[in-house]
Amino acid sequence: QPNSAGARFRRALAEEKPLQIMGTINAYCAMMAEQVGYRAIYLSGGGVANASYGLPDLGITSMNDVLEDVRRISAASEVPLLVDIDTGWGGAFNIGRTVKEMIRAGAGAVHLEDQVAQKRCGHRPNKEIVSQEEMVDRIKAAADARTDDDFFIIARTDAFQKEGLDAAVERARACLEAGADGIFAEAVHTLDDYRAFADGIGGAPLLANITEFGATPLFTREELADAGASMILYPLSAFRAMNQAALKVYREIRENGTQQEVVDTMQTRMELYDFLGYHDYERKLDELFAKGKG
Ligand code: PYR
Repeated sequence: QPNSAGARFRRALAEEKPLQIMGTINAYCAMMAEQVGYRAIYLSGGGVANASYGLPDLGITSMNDVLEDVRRISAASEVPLLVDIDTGWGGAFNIGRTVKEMIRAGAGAVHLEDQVAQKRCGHRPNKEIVSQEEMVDRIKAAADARTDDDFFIIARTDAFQKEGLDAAVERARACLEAGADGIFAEAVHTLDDYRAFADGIGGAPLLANITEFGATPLFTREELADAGASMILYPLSAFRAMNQAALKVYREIRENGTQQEVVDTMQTRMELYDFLGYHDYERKLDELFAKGKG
């Protein structure tokens, strides 16, 4: 399918090096990211849990919880969406169903990880991972379930923390052999680690997760390009900033009884309308219903 979300994701990956993949917590954020020029956007599993359900990133939300947000975001933007599907929510057929449903909901890519179902945030201690054999089976199930050949499947490995670099790279290679299109090396610490991963997987696309307040320093696009990364993920950067901004407004109005001190921090009504294309909708209404009624 030449213009499927998967095909668009692959095109973006071929054309932008490294590809910046920007976290968009909801449909409106996706529209802003698109208009700023991002070629790929992201729905974080932690983000769905936190923002849509008020829950921590501990494997509590389900496939359907995530799908709801995927549908909303992919309907609002043409930019291909990478979706965090955690551990795939079950065994082989569950994972297969997850892949099919993600494609149906409009995703262009997913990442599937090797943590146990009782997962933790990738940047927290005491993660447990499944065996390499079990992870390879997860990837086989995902790749086999593709209903669009261009749909892009990224194997995420959390093995670095517990098993070290060599074992993690070995796992990554096995995942590629099993049908993964790219590798997400979670919570590695140095540019040398990324370089070793990139070399170890022989030029397959490598994703670097540059999440704030985590285990990985905030390396720049140029540094990561030099280290061989071909995708850079910013899962929750805007979400964290939005939260801080919202909290400031909540406190200010509660304490001082007016928004006068914070109104300058707000996006204006006109800016909102511009991103939404509000005036085009109004014109359409006029065109459809106002003519000749003057
Ligand atoms: C998350 O943001 O939830 C990731 O897994 C990167």
